[in-house]
Amino acid sequence: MNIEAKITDWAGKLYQKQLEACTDKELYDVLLNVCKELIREKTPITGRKKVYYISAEFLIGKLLSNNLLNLGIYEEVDRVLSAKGKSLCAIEEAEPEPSLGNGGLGRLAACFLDSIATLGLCGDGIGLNYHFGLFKQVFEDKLQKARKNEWIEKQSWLTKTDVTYEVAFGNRKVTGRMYDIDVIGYDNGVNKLHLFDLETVDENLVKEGIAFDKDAIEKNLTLFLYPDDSDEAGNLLRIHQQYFMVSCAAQLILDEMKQKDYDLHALHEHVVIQINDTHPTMVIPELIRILTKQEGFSMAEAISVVSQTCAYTNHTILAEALEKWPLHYLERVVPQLVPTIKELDVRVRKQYPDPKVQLIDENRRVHMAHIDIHYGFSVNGVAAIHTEILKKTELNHFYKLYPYKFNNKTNGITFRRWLLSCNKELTKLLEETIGSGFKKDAKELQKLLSFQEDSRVLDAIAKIKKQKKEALAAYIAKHEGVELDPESIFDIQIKRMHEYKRQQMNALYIIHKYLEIKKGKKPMRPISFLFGAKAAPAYVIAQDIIHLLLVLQEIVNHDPDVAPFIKVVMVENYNVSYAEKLIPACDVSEQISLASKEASGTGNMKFMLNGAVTLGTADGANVEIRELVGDENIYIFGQDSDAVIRHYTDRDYVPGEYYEKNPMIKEAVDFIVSSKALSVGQEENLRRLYHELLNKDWFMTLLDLEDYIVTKDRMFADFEDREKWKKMSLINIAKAGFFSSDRTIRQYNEEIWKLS
Ligand code: 26V
Repeated sequence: MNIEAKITDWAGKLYQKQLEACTDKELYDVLLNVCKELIREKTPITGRKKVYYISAEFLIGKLLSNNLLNLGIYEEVDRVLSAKGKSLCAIEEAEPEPSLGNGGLGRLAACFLDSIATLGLCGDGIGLNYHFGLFKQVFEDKLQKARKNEWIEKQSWLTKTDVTYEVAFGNRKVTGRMYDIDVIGYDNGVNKLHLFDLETVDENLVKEGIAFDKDAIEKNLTLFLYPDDSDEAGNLLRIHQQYFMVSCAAQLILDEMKQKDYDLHALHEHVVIQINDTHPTMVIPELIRILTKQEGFSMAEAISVVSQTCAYTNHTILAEALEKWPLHYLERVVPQLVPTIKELDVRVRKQYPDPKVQLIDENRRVHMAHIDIHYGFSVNGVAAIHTEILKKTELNHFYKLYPYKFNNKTNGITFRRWLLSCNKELTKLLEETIGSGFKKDAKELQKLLSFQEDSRVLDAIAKIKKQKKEALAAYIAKHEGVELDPESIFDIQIKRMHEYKRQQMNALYIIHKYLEIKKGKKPMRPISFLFGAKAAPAYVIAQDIIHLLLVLQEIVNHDPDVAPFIKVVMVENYNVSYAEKLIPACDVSEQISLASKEASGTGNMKFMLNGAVTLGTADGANVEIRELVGDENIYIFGQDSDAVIRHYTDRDYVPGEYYEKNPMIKEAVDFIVSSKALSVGQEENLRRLYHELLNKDWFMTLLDLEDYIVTKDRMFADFEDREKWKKMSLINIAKAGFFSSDRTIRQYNEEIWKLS
């Protein structure tokens, strides 16, 4: 049956309608079923060794468009629907977006699954089926409020399986059921994303906003991703979630070994488990527990096999994100696992007396990363500079013990979603200019370099950027009620809201510009400052920064002296779908974290691939972007990671000194609590933020502010040299090939997984 017949057939089966009569939502359901049927006809990827990528987050985004693309039928479906007067773009809008992740870590996991399947490697994801995922963000009184994000509908990409496992929390037992989402390789076979769900989950537990009874584990375990962990009940729930995930994972992995008749003693020859940050760490003691208690292994045998099977990826050096669970929490939630953890700790103590490398510290806290490092065979960072920092400082004690375990795998992004799908216009131009080889081999993007003097190609890229800006402006006018001028510079910062990412520094620049315009100094061209970010509900200062941005949005956009020159918009509920609209429309990519703190960043890669120029610090993958494009095609400012690390060691950073010394800084910071700001915003939030900046500023905003302002002004001036800018844009696209997640996954496979 051809595609048109299949679509018509499913419209009849589901809705007894002709295509023309179907709504966009109905057509989405129809296409979902067509995809699922085609996927069933595809071959599952198999192999003698398999990677299991276990992660608390898989930020997969909407799937329709990507699945059509990877199945190779996007264009045909588009043609069929257009002929019936339907728009595939409008149908895509009808798909609910699952929010099974916070940010970079979860999105990376999704990109990796795409690349694993595309390279034909045998590998599945394992995670949790959160019914409401990460909260949906709404703004009320210029403050973030959290609502539940319902995404599971009757017709869904999830397929219920008959695989179930019992999971014990001490004497209390719950049942986990596996749901699968197909992961389709681009022009290749199919892997799975296994999402485990609690059989007894109860959505009705959720009352106001995202509030729910945190103690009712039998009902709440898979309702939300990262529920607020500011209190004890929230922490205990997180431990329940993590153990539930890894217990199901361990049972599935061992079952698959047995189904294939492999000897469990050869686990490491057939299985590699990639532990994505520390959230799945308990899989190590859990496997050891099962092998010793149920499979007749000696402790030494179990440890040896499991240690050769597990590999750990570190995604952050922020102390608060390195999990340390109080032992008494583990004793309450998973008492059966504690003897194994203690045994692992005893073995470490015997071998290594250094207190810094113990699993259980003097305060009886279990350092999850330490379990991964001692009892795994690989430890990787996610960008060159990050891995070096791990080796030299954060994990130096471990590096000295196990230098051979440490390795770098610079992150990457799937070009299927972040170019082919979200920027079809640019994809088409690239195909016409350099052929379509780059779709399979991203390095071929370099061929574009020979067109850097070709005004036809340069103009064509600029024209596409303009179209994308117009499309975004229309979307923002509709959804945020803010009018943006597509002739203005689109300066975009989108990422989790966190002090180390320094959205507050960007806000201070905007204040500085606002004050300059008020004094009569106008920018050469209007500038639109765009933000998108969610803040963790318990992270007070992050909420305050959101508030400040919304206050600035109101002040700036409604001031007739200023609005013609600058506009501010903080988009509501920033998510993957929004990113797909924002990124192709960006001129200036803001990557301004305090050097040393952003492990890699992946947004920076998506932006460059779509022709934006980076304004950033020498942090994370920005460093590698700079090496690739050269200093002339990127704007790097601020103190480098060595200087920052020295400031922390010497404790010599005093924000007040920068404030007192530089009137430009003082003026901008003072504006936060000016009568103007207070007349629009909430005094409590603004004063708290002001105080934080002036008296603490842990992430050193004021340290880099002056250089940021100077560099950003220079960058905006360069934008006026249109020929220069267009060339920079082209070079950024041409050099982005290195950041394909296909390259990253090839390296994981060659150096860690060794699947084939
Ligand atoms: C941290 C927090 C802290 C506040 C409460 C909510 C919450 C949830 C998750 C996390 C861990 C986030 C870890 C993470 O996303 N790391 C990012 O990983 C990316 C992929 O490697 C990397 O590009 C980013 O630099 C890194 O921040």
